[in-house]
Amino acid sequence: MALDDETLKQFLETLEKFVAKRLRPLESQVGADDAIPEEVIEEMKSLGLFGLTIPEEYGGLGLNMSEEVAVARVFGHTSPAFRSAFGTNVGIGSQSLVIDGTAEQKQHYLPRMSTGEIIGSFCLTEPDAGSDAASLKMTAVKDGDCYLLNGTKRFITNAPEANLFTVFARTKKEEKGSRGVSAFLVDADIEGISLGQPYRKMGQQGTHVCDVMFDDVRVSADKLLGGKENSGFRTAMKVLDKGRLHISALSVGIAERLIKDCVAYALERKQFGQPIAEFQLIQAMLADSQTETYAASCMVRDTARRRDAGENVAALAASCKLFATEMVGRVADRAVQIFGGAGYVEDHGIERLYRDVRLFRIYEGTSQIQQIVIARDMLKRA
Ligand code: COS
Repeated sequence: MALDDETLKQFLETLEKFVAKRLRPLESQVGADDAIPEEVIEEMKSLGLFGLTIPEEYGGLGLNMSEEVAVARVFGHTSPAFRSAFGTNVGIGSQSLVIDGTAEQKQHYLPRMSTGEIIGSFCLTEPDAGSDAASLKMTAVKDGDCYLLNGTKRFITNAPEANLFTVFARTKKEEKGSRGVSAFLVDADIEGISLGQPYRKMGQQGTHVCDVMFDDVRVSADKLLGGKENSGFRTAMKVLDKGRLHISALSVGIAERLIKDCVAYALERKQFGQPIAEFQLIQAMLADSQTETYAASCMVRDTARRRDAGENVAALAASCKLFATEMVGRVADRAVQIFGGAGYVEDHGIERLYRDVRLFRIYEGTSQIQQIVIARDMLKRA
């Protein structure tokens, strides 16, 4: 444990209060403006949120996986756009560096990522390489003591805000699969990088996603992650294992939030002369949501604990993501049903969360990719 039990408890209580009192009242404004107020971002920085998982020696809090999922769950109690503001620094935007970077690379970037001065972003997906990430086409060609990067990355979360891209590109042209892929640390202000227009999305307003184009971008050889060519794909997979667990914890948090809202509404809303909470068909929906949330919560905590103990949890993290993200989709759907018309209109924020959670079954690996990871592991063990 990076934090002792009492410190962790106090930290989580502080975050619960921040989420309840500061963030929840802003949810509909953030949804309408598609932006998180700058002063909220500053408060997040002071709370240390941008450096949650960055080792203490680089100025972060150095949370282990069990602690990280506890924090992610708390941030599930509000619109996921808030978590996303610091989410790439905690997950996919920093962890390649934390896991496989050289000491110099870590020293150069991580202290400023911890404070939120540098926003990190993860550039894996391409127009023709989504689920089949190993088929990526972006090239990195050695040119003296530099690499020339060319290609397009698609749907890159936080790219409009990013100062640092972890870019996955092919260094071995003749190798079509995962073995020819390397990772590079690319400063966002280098010549030759341009951004597409932010996409208009189904949900998670306040989080911005766009394409990133690299046109003869020259990066020095010391920006090759870990100083090693052709090991970038494995780095990406290790980062995603961790990210999948984080998204699972977030899904648990959102399910808890939705259940709380549903119980409060069902107790207050009267039909046929009594609160709808007294009808067994409503109770059945509440009970199903509660049961599934509890199951996902147990899975997430168990897998996080195993990862902290040094186990390879790739298939377990995939199981968590598959179950927890599908689960929160069902919980959100039942929430709309329990609220009825009031869930379909925007007043209670239920329809917004319903749209927000849809992404969890897609990014950091679709549910179908998680099934493949789980089944391959089963077959390998057999
Ligand atoms: N940890 C470490 N290494 C891993 C790994 C993991 N979790 N998963 C795979 N690898 C390694 C394999 O061991 C293999 O190494 P060798 O070449 O040394 O044998 C290499 O990576 C290739 O693995 P694999 O053969 O399984 O690759 P596939 O092309 O079959 O792809 C899937 C595997 C489909 C699982 C992968 O492409 C994937 O996760 N796709 C989804 C991508 C994604 O989540 N995108 C979201 C974008 S980021 S928001």
